Amino acid sequence: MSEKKKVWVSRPLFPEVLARLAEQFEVEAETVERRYSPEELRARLAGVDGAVVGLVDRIDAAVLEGNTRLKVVANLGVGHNNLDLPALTRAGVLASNTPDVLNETTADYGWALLMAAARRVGAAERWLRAGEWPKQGVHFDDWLGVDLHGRTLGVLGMGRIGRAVARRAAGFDMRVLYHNRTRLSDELERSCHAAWVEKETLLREVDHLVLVLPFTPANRHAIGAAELALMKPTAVLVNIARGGIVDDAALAAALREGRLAAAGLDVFEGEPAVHADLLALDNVVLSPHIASASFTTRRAMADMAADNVLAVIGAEPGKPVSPLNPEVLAAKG
Ligand code: 8YV
Repeated sequence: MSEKKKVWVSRPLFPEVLARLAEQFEVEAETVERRYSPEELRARLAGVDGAVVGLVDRIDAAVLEGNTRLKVVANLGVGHNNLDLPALTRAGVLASNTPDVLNETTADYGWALLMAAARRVGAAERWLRAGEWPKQGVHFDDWLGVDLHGRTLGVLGMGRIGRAVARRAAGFDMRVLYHNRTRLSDELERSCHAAWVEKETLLREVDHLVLVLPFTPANRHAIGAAELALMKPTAVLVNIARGGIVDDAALAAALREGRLAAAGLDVFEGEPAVHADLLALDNVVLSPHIASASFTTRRAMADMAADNVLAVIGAEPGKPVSPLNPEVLAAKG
């Protein structure tokens, strides 16, 4: 009997999903969440046929060098800036991500951050827990936030998650403006009641801005000091995209100096570290990269990663559900 193929799972995952993999593979699943050095990644990947990895695992040419065994790397996320796709393709490794299953959950969370930041939920809770309410009372003109309803929402990056964010705005009677490199079709624009504008117009006109663009080198600091200077001082900024898209130091300065009302941030430059200037501010709601973290969605993401691994190296190979470099399969014929 031939030996079972091996799969490495770089982070703790749902036992049911690991069990699905274990039906066909010898699974080596890590039980603690940690970061691996390039050398460790290289060593772990050297002995396996497939891997399920997280966004903190950077899979590049150096990590893949000399690896002739690995056939599939399934990323636990839709964003895949941790994967060097040309290097994976050159190494003949199929890479996959988890699109679509997280669109609605991530959009929900964007709104959670927007509402929490606009209405000062985090600061108010900290104040209450600190026992200040009985001491100070709440005055009629305390804790005033900014409204969402009836205002203009901006979405920067109008992919599938951006459109899900935009569609929700109808419930708040908001006008929606968006900017994206390519304009949506008329039909898609209608379906999310959104109008395309230049980036500068977006920044100047919107009352609240949600960032949902993918991280690419060109998008680094897409929101920096110059962009923040165009925004209304009453505006709220939400980043559910990627750290590095916002210049966190410039954002902290704008928030501190009252040039922006508030921010809701799920992602950070250099996470898990968070810029000390942001941590020092009360008008920002911070969370540890959890926008897709609902029971249903995280499970669906894990299942999708497992499906991709099974499709490439399983007993009955088929078409991966969400390949990022399908040319690898074509090359094999
Ligand atoms: C992460 C994400 O996968 O899908 C993405 O690109 O950023 C998230 O869904 C998740 O937070 C696990 O790190």
